[in-house]
Amino acid sequence: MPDTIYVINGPNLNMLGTREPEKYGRATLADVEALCREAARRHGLAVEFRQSNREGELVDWIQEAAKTKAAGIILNAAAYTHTSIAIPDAIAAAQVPTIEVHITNIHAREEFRHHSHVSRAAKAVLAGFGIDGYALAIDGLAALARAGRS
Ligand code: CA2
Repeated sequence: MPDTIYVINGPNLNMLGTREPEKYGRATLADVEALCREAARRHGLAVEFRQSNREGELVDWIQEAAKTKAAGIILNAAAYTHTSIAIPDAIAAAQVPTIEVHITNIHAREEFRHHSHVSRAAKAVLAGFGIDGYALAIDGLAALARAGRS
């Protein structure tokens, strides 16, 4: 069975491609899923792709990734990035290499987006590459695993 990576998306990302295209682009979450599946396939990885508007559900899925011994997590926690303590606590407990992804460069946006609680528990952070950041994060996870650094 191929190793699995969890791609977990937080609140409002189900709206991708329908509003604010100047910020988030025109691709939909289904397009992001297709991109992730293609990137993972190139590395022989399977994908569990999820989105929720509820913080607790994101925590449940991080715990599930740990329980099922996932090879990694790609996480765009969206606005919970800036507010949640439960999510980084779950990542720290999971001991699954987690790459934090943001479509936009959060450091070039409003002050309140500059701080990420998730970053303290993440292995690496990617921001500002648009949805390509998801594929880059999958490449990064695979590179870490190859180098035995995950
Ligand atoms: O840049 C990112 O990926 C963010 O995680 C996106 C979050 C934002 O709160 C973070 O600061 C940065 C917002 C996701 C909302 O996505 C929408 C997409 C289209 C229309 C409306 C919302």
